[in-house]
Amino acid sequence: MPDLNRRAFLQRTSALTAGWALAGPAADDDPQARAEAFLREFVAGWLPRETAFNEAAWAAATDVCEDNTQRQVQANLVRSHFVGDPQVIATVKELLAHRDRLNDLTARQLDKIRLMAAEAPGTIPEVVTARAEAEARQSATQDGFIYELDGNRYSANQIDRILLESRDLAERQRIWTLSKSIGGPLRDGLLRLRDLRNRVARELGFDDFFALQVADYGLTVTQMLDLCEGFVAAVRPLYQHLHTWAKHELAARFGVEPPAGPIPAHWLPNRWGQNWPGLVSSVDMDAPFRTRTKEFITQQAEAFYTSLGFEALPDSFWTRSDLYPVEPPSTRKKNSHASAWHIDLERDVRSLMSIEPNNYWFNTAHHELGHIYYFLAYSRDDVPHVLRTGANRAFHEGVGDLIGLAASQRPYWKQASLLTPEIEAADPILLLLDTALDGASIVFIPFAAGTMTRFEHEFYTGQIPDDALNAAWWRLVRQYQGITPPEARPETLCDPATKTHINDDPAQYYDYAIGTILKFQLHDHICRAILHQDPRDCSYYGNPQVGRFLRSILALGATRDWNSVLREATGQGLSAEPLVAYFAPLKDWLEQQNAGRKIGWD
Ligand code: X8Z
Ligand code: ZN
Repeated sequence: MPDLNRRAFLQRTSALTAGWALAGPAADDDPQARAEAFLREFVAGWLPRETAFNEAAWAAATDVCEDNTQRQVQANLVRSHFVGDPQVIATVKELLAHRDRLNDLTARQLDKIRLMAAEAPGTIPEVVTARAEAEARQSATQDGFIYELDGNRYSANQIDRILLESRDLAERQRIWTLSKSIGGPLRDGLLRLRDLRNRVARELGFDDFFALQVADYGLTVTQMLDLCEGFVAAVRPLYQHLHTWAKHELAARFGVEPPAGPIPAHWLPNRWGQNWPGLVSSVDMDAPFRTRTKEFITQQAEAFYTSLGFEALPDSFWTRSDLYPVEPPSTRKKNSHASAWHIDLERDVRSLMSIEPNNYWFNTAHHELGHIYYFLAYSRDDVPHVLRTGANRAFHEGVGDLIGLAASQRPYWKQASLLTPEIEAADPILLLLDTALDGASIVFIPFAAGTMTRFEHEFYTGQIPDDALNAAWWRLVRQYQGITPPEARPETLCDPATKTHINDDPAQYYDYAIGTILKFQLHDHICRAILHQDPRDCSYYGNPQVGRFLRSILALGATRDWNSVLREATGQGLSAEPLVAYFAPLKDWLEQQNAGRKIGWD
């Protein structure tokens, strides 16, 4: 059966790729000239298929229904059959064997195409097809899920709001438990996807799917895990102090005794405890947004970028994006997690969000526009389409976060009339505390570099039995984050699958950890070398030099090695030092607050 499938597939792909003019090496072989010819032909075939797939995936994520799921599968297969064509794989392999006779830009493109092909190798068509179907099915199950309790429906925004604000532990636990109800229905699909993703990755010689995703950084899996462990170790002393402080703060808030060990998960203001906003009671970061409209959020974020000299967003961004929660009477279901899309690898850029006027969405809008401005910056003739992506994936995550960090500084809030008298009068150490707890900074690292990265590594390398997903997840949550579930988590549920990236952005969450490290490195450099301002009290707003600096990085896309880009931009390799230094003043303060308390959770 597989052989029959394979033959049918080869016939289909040769029809699709009819016209490949891929001569093998001749006596007067010039690999560079052959590679250029191949790349021209590849891009001509791939780009329209990639665009059609992105359109179909966008439709499926913004309007979940069976038709859109099927169209997404079909578009994915058309694209997959092209990029994973056995002839593409063989040609790229043969050309890369002459790497020393190829120029860097050419070799980089071939490397990228090899990784694209590795996601859908045409040599195992039945697995590629099964994967495309399973991926689309999992996304549809996730995006179409309805949280329902006692006959009431809750949006993700509503769940998050209750976890942020409720002081009633019984209600918190009910809502936390509700937030985990999406995991069970995703469990079997995730296990099936693990196997399909691994089979795909192994076809081109990667150890497993995790290794395939890491390969984009030019690192081995061991190097990536060591890097992440290094980040966790760098923030651990501060994290343990924050953990202890938060546990006591929350216990006082809920009128109960602090537990000796880990923090119960339903105490925390985030479904995964990945950040802890709203704990500093004298600093209400949502206050400035209560009087603002939802439209204000993206407009103000755009204003930050244009003040740095970036262009206004294309009109099509505003007409094609899907920025707000679905309002009744519409019953349309859409993905509730924020994302940014580069549909045609030119100027069709869109964002999917569910914006409400609050600090979370203010920050998230800056994050998403970072992706959008990155897309626009490298969509230029000098950057080949295949390299229209970040210097690495973490750069893509770090840029918008950097602007989010800049947009959370008090001098900017003053300029933007966001400063409430309360925040203006706040002790700077409390603002720093809030930054350490919220967004992507200290509290985030153990989740991103620890729990998520370790779980996915163990999951794809087969170290977790199928009937022990929750056990493995909570072992890691406890080890890295010091958090424990408030109730038993049976294996019929699947708490890791409640995190969207586990389903639809698999084995890549370390991108956010590295992005966080990069964010503080770039911020430190901008403040010291360009603005000559205190990194904790600065404003980039209206500074074209900062804009030029950022554009010089973004406009490169993936045409250069990311290590060199970072070194040339900041004079430093990847380092957690600026992150740790940014929060250094907190240590003394936390030590005083935590005096006499047991630090940590074990
Ligand atoms: O997923 C995101 C972005 C879209 S790329 C909103 N973030 C991570 C998350 O929400 O888990 C941003 C920070 C971490
Ligand atoms: Zn992002």
